[in-house]
Parts: sequence; structure tokens; C-alpha cells
Amino acid sequence: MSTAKITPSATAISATIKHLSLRPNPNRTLFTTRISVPGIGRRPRNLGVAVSAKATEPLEVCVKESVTTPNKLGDCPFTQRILLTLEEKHLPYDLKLVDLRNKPEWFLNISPEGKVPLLKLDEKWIPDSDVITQALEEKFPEPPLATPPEKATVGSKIFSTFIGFLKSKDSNDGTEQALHSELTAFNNYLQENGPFINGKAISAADLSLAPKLYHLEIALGHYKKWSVPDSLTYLKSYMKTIFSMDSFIKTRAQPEDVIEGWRPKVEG
Ligand SMILES: N[C@@H](CCC(=O)N[C@@H](CS)C(=O)NCC(=O)O)C(=O)O
Repeated sequence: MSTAKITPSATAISATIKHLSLRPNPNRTLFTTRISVPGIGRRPRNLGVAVSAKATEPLEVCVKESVTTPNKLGDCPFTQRILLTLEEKHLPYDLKLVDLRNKPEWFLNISPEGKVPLLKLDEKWIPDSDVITQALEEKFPEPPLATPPEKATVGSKIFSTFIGFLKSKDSNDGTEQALHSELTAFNNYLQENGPFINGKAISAADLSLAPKLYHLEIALGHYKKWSVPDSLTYLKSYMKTIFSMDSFIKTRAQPEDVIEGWRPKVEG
């Protein structure tokens, strides 16, 4: 375990910060070159090879620490979304593991809400996965991951209906049906428009939804003995494809942490 260099006010407690350094796949190109061909009276034409701002120093990200295995990444679908974005943009990053059951003072000083993920960009800590995703897209536009606005909310009700069903104590209260309807609508969307939300290429909306589907699969399997119906073939194949990506495997939570993470919602 190494110590982390963070803001001067936190230097005194830096020795207590658990820190993991992760780098994207070294086989991928880190630096690319943008070639623009100015035409007469036309906007410069981008020939497709791009130079964007690239982080030379790893970006710092505060993440939940595992509750089952010390010094490991814990379960948080919002955090995995950010790590996937960093991976897909080939940006190096350092994880600062935070014990959310016993939040350290240095963390509460930089995160007034006490929530992860938190990412440091231009010397400022940014909270909230929506805001972080947008900030990363603006600062590091290559490769572009933004989902067109008209598709950005596809599948967005799946997570809340999953939680409704997970918490339900009455098998006839319609929560299972509500989740089934959302999953079916998403399956049908993929059949028409897939294999990803924005068609052929993975984009920000997939990187947000896939970690939530991963939680859904593990938590409902464990607490409800329920799984996504085999009849939803497009959804099944979507999950299989994304869950087996190197970037997903590298940033996913351990199943035991997912189970422990949802226990209070199920039992509470
Ligand atoms: N809207 C936030 C939600 C973040 C969030 O709820 N994070 C959880 C962990 S998954 C958290 O930090 N909870 C605080 C706690 O458990 O005390 C985002 O998108 O980043």
C-alpha cells in the first residue's frame, strides 16, 4: 500500500489513505494525433485520428472499499460507471478506497455529502457520476462516448424498478411485473436498435446501465432466486457482451460485496 499525495490540507492524514493504482490496457494507444484539413469556406475536416487532452498523471478517484476483502474495490454501480469511462477513454487513474461505514475526515472534507464516486479534475474534487461523466467527456473528448440526448434515457427506469422488486415483501404487489415490463421494453429496444443503446458502438448510457444490471443479476439471484428470463435474448446477450469486456471485469465489484451492499434494503 502506498500513500497518496492529495491536497495540502489532507497531507497530514495521507498515510491513512488506501490507494490502488490502475492503468488501462497497455496494448491500447494512449496518444493519437488529430489531422485537420481546412477546406475553402468550410469547417476543418477531422480525418478521424485525434489528439485530445490526455492525463499524464493518474486521475484520483474516491471509491467505496470492499466490506468483505480489505484493500479491494467495493460495490457501487455509480463508481463502476466512472471507472469504465476512464478505461474506455484510456486514462490512467488511482483509486482512493473509502470505508463508507466509517468515513474518514479527509473524505468528509472533500465530499460534503459523504458519497462516492468523487474524481479530482483540475485540482477540484467533483461529486456525482452524471457530473463526472460530463466533465470527462469535455476534458477528454477522444474517444467520444456521449450518447445522443434522445437515447440517453433508454433503460433508465430499470434500476428503480429493480430496487422496488428487491425490497418488496409481497409477491403480488406488482413490483416483479414492473421490472419485467422495463426489461422487456429494453430488450425490444435492443432488438430494433442494438446491439448497444446507441447502435454499433458502446456509449455513456451503456456504461451507466451495465453496472446496474450486474447488481440486479447478483442481488435478485441471491435474495429472490430470480433471474432475467431467457426469452429476453437481446438483453441477455447485451449483458453477456458487456460483462465479459476486459474493462468491465477489471472494474466490477465482487459478488459478495454486491450481496452485502443490498442487505440493508432487503432486510430494512
Ligand atoms: N447520484 C450519485 C449517487 C452516488 C451514491 O449514492 N453513492 C453511494 C455508494 S453506491 C454512496 O456513496 N453512499 C453513501 C453511503 O453509503 O454512506 C452519483 O450518481 O454519483
